[in-house]
Amino acid sequence: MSVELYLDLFSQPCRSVYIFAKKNNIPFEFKKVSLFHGEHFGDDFGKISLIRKVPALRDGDFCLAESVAILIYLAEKFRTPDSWYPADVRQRARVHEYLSWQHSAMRWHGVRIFWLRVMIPVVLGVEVPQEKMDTALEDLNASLDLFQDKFLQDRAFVVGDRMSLADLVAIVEMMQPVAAGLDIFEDRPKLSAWRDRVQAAIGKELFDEAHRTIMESQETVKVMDGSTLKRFTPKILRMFM
Ligand SMILES: N[C@@H](CCC(=O)N[C@@H](CS)C(=O)NCC(=O)O)C(=O)O
Repeated sequence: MSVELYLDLFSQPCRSVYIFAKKNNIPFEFKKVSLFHGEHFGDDFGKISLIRKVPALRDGDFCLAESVAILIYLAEKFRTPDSWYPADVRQRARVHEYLSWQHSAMRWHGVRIFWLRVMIPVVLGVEVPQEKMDTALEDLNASLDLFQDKFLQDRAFVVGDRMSLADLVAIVEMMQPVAAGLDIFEDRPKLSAWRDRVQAAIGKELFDEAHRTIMESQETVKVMDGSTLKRFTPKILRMFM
């Protein structure tokens, strides 16, 4: 029985898991969990992950949540090429360093822009005060600066000349504000050259396929039935505003 991956490609961590599995020819069954229909709150998904977030994995009687844990599990179980998750202890530590940092920095700052620019005004119909938007943008820019100055420096990729899990997790998060109409790569030549290398390493076809849902999201949300999401308006506003 192949691995089951519970995914919604609206979600950045789902895209990293999806791209990683596809790129490495890992056999898996795609189990769609629609976040906007609240499927992650259903009984079936509760048996896979009590955290009730995607991505999640089931491999026989073994269930796993958290994208980073899933990526590492797949890398180790399927012995993917060393560059993704290097055996060298210092290179691996660099990958861990980025994966640890990004949760509360790049990921949070990127996703916040998406919610403030797209989901909250369009789907929930709540106006976002300009100062909230300005602060979110400042935070995102600070994370992007840190990514360039600390994690990338003058290297081609985070860990040198080969793409690793760190680059994969970084690019999917950076695409979230891009999908919200904010081109973070404009005026950042070093970052856009890195983005081009990452896209080439993944393969443009797979990259675009994985990002299609999110890149179309500004159109999708206009006709979306937001009733499920609206039930969570207070929680969403508490999180992002
Ligand atoms: N730290 C988790 C984050 C997962 C996560 O936040 N997933 C979001 C989609 S991007 C989700 O499932 N949200 C549903 C909810 O919060 O109700 C990971 O890296 O897997």
